[in-house]
Amino acid sequence: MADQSYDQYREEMIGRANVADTPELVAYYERLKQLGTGALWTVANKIEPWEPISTSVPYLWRYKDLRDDVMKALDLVTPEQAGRRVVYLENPGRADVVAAVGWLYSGLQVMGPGELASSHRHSASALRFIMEGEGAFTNVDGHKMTLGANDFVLTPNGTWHEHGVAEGGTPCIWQDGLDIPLMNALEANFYEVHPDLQQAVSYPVDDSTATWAGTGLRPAGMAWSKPYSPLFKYEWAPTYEALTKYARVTDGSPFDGVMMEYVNPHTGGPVMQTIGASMQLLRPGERTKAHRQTGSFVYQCAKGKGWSIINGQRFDWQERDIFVVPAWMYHEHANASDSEDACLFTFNDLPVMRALGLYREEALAENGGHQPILT
Ligand code: GTQ
Repeated sequence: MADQSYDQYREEMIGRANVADTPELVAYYERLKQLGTGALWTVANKIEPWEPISTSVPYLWRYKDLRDDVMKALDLVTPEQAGRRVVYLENPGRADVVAAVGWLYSGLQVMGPGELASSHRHSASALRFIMEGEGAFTNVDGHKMTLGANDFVLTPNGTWHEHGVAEGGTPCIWQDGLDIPLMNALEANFYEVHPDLQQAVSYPVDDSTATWAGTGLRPAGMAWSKPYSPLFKYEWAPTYEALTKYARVTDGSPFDGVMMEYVNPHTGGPVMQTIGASMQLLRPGERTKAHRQTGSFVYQCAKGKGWSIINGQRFDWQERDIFVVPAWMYHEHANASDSEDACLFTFNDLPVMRALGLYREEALAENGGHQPILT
């Protein structure tokens, strides 16, 4: 291949399986099948593609299309009956594993005033991103937290948790993000119900933020040995303030605008072992360039409106809309407003990619870094 380009080389499939069927081979494959075996060269190009081929499709769920039907679940089932009263988001390419994208699950959970869901724990790591309502709370291993719009909340794997809405609150909807499909793919998913149905509140309410959310400060002498963040709630107001301050002193990323990661304040690493999360701000009129990454991404618009081009398809989004970027698909974002900023929350499986040495990222080289829109 001395004077051949690598693309040409790939096109000619040198070094790849290339065996034509003959009656003798077909009979051979049939015999192998009966032995519980197969000839690798019949599947090699499929199981070892040149690069990741996601079976997920880029997809957008508009909040205004879903809200009424999510609210309707309040009248149809109780939390006791349902365990969790949730409308899940099904990627057309991932219905078999109930994933929103890749190995990530997403759903919209709704609870009414005075309702309480039973306490449980599981191998899946979970998060909530609050969409609307007053009075929601969650209890994670005895740490009760009050929740407001755009707050980001952790329920790390193995922690007992339950959710509810205070008497006198309003119906609350939040996005649940979990790695249930990944846990099932790894065949490592356990689930337990708390013996008391409700666990005790063992610490002062909102102690996790009071202890660990100090900017650049950490509680002196406080030990923490768990493999996830001791800060369970990342509130919207300080998150937005951090982004707007950072925006004053940075150009940001050409692909993501002004982006900050939610981190474990103890380590500076991702919030949980398998799920990472970030918030990005697109300035008025900002349009980013396209890149692609290993890893799957679930976005929720936290503020403003704009659009993203994912694998050549344009998706217009506004507050509370959820959209997904499958692994290794080019994506770029734009703020549709010339006067307001736009914010996108994301959760992803990048900690898994990084831990396994699989993380890769590539900018789109052609066309000034922008994808042609396919119609
Ligand atoms: O609240 O722990 O949407 O276990 C799906 C599975 C939420 C939860 C979901 C769950 C939860």
